[in-house]
Amino acid sequence: MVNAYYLNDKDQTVSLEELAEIGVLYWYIDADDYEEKLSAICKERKYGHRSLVDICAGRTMQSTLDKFYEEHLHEFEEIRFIMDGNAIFDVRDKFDEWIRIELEKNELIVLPAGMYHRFTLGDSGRVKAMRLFLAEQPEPIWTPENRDKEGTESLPARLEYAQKFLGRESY
Ligand code: KMT
Ligand code: NI
Repeated sequence: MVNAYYLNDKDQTVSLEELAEIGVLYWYIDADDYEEKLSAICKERKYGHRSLVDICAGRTMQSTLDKFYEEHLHEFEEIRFIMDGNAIFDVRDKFDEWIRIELEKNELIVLPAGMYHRFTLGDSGRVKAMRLFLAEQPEPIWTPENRDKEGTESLPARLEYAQKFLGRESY
């Protein structure tokens, strides 16, 4: 199923259950016939807007790719459905270690609000992905709050995440 492992020890794989413990959700959906399954998830989790992104090494600006790879969080959950190509999301575990999640076509991931992560392209150098946004958002928001920025650690989304999934007030 999901291909996830510790970045500092590739033999130490991470299961969907372990990912769920830190709030990461995952679905496998046929990207060539997704509407029924995706609609059900959107209804259940109250997703509204959808948009497609095509990110490509060499075509997408390097500054954009660099920004995605800086450790950050968002105030809302990050929902990405891989339609083609592949992608890498690194997320922090409870002990602040990197878990690398390698995603391919047909895989949908939800990173909870307030979780530190970063994104980069996979070995194909290209990804076509659908971004989904909570219906409560008046317009799609995916502002990254970088970890090294003053104040990120005390954002409400971070405090809630730390309390709910890390069992502490903040890291
Ligand atoms: C993010 O915030 O990490 C991203 O939007 C990554 C690129 S979307 C495939
Ligand atoms: Ni992000």
